[in-house]
Amino acid sequence: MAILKILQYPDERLHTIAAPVTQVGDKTRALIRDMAETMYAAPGIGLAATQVDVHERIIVIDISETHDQLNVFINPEITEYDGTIDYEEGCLSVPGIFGKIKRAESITVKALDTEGNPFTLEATGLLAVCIQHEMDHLEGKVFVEYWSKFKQSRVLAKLKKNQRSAM
Ligand code: GNR
Ligand code: NI
Repeated sequence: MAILKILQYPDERLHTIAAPVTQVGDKTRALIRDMAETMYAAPGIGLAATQVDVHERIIVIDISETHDQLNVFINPEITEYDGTIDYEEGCLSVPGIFGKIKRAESITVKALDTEGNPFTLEATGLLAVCIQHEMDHLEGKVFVEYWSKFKQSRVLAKLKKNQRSAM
């Protein structure tokens, strides 16, 4: 197992569109274990492969406080959206920045599990928000990019300032 390096916004590699996984095998399962370890260590409630510079459609999520309810989604697709929720989001690739994003409140998601078997899940609230946040990463989108260019420039300034004080 290994803890992977998480790309930091505004790294251009975060804008890569991830490719579908064509075969779920031991290599994919090893990556998923490393992604889960990286997410738990951060700590975060979700991680997309994009964030560790692997551009394949793989997401791990665990919103439990006990860190024992790992959800893995390979090649996820949202088939239904319902309602709206305005949730305060954060991102491991944009440390120290939090802000509200409008998402669907409930979704139905289809994906493959770690054995390559398809499953369908209905999610609401935080889990639904997190799935949508992670699927954006697979499309090369970071949550702050929903905001105005003006607000994004303030995010960049704050990240630079925080970086300086961390040195
Ligand atoms: O750890 C995370 N917390 C979080 C909080 C609200 C909405 C989304 C998230 S996902 C984030 C981890 C991350 O950056 N995943 O890409
Ligand atoms: Ni994120």
